[in-house]
Amino acid sequence: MTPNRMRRRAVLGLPAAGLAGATLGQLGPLASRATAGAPAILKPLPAEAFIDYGTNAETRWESVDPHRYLTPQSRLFVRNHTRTPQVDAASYRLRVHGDGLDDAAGVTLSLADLQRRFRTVEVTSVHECTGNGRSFFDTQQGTKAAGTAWTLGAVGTVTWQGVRLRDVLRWAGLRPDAVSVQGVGLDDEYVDKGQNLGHVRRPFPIAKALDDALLAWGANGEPLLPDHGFPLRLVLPGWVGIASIKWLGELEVSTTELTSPWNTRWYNIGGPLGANPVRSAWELPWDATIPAGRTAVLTGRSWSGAAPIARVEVSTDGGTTWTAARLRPAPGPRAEGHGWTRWAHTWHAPEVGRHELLARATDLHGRTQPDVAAYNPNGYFFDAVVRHPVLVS
Ligand SMILES: Nc1nc2c(c(=O)[nH]1)N[C@H]1C(S)=C(S)[C@@H](COP(=O)(O)O)O[C@H]1N2
Ligand SMILES: [Mo]
Repeated sequence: MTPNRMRRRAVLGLPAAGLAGATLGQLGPLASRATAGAPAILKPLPAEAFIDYGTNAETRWESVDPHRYLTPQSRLFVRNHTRTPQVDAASYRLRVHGDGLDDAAGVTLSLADLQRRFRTVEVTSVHECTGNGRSFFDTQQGTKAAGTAWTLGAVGTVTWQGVRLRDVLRWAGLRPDAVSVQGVGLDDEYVDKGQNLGHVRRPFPIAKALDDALLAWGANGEPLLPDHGFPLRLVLPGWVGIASIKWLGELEVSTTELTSPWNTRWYNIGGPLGANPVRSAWELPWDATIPAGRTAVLTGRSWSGAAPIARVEVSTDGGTTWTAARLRPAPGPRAEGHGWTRWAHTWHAPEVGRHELLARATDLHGRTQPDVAAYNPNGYFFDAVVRHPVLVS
């Protein structure tokens, strides 16, 4: 029996005999398998808000509302390895198993079990793809990297509703010698250059599981949209987006280090990637036109996967002179841990012509944005100060 068939049986909670003669495809939690030609992303992707890459979609920074701290799900970037599955919440089950539990066979939980049995928490965190900014390896540094050519819009900030992973793991009988936890998605198996690598999955250290990892069913007070992991996803605040497995079908808890292609072949630069670096973006279109002869109030945001933002410096003359941007306080203590920071800069009497706007943030751990990002073939962690072109006319 393939792991896939085993998993389907487990989520259904049916004994092996219950499947005899049944068609698996009609029974699983995937209410409707994607048919050929079905879109990879199900939510609308209005052109003014998104750059559509097919299986991925990037938020346009000029569409971000400066008055709104959180990113609505309808405006949040999407990164799918295959396509968004439609999972039936009523028959959905999360299976937690592995030799890191007292009983390796583990437990099976419905969404209602999770919601009733454990304390609900809310956590605000930046949600960002590891490859955010990748296109600038090419356009700003002249060293093109493989992968989706994101500009800076593979990021958002969300208040998640869910339960602490640690509460669920302890309830499930977590052993003290467990070291690794791996989430497995219910989306289609991922085929890379003809090789089937199985379901999207990525292990992470038990320390993160016991710290702030979440099992989330809500975003900004609403159920997750199908594209963002309905009915349940992992959220590892501050960490690379791939760590937050969507459509979570399975959690394996292990007393030995787990690996998957998503922490060895990808999302790895001399070691599996964890916390995201520091980045900044202006809430402007690329090549924005700014009216001459007026004072312009420019806004943007900065964020870090490791700590809150301490300061942001901006330059409107291509990096010759720098001034401190005005930071706006986060809207309440909830956002202070892993949320982003909004800022503004007043540009007095900009001169007619082409200019480059730069923003450089530093977080409370002293991590700052370099002038040049370290090249790596998959184009992860572009954290250099981006040179944003504008025309004053
Ligand atoms: N099951 C599953 N989980 C996944 C992915 C995926 O393709 N399948 N993509 C990952 C990546 S690379 C990122 S950046 C985030 C994107 O989450 P979003 O689409 O909700 O913004 O989900 C992660 N979790
Ligand atoms: Mo990602």
